[in-house]
Amino acid sequence: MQNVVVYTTTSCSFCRSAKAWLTARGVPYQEVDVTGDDAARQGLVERSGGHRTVPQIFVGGLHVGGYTDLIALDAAGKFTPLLDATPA
Ligand SMILES: N[C@@H](CCC(=O)N[C@@H](CS)C(=O)NCC(=O)O)C(=O)O
Repeated sequence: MQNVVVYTTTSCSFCRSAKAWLTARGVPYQEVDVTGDDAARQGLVERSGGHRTVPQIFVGGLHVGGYTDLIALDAAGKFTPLLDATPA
């Protein structure tokens, strides 16, 4: 299973939704809380290709996007294959 990383802030409802969604599906994830950390937030903007909202979700180092992107990816049947891909 690929490593899942979720960048969050504490007062973010979409972050809570993303974490709950992953937990409900038994997908372990690493949370990186960037609350109040301007440097970490800027690093996240760069790593995500300019996205300024949280959460930002990465699977095996690949940028998936936010919560709605995660749901759309799963609805398209592409989340599980990504998760199950052999780590590089
Ligand atoms: N469609 C996005 C919406 C994300 C979003 O609006 N996140 C809010 C927090 S819940 C945000 O980042 N607001 C700007 C900020 O906190 O700086 C998703 O599903 O992740």
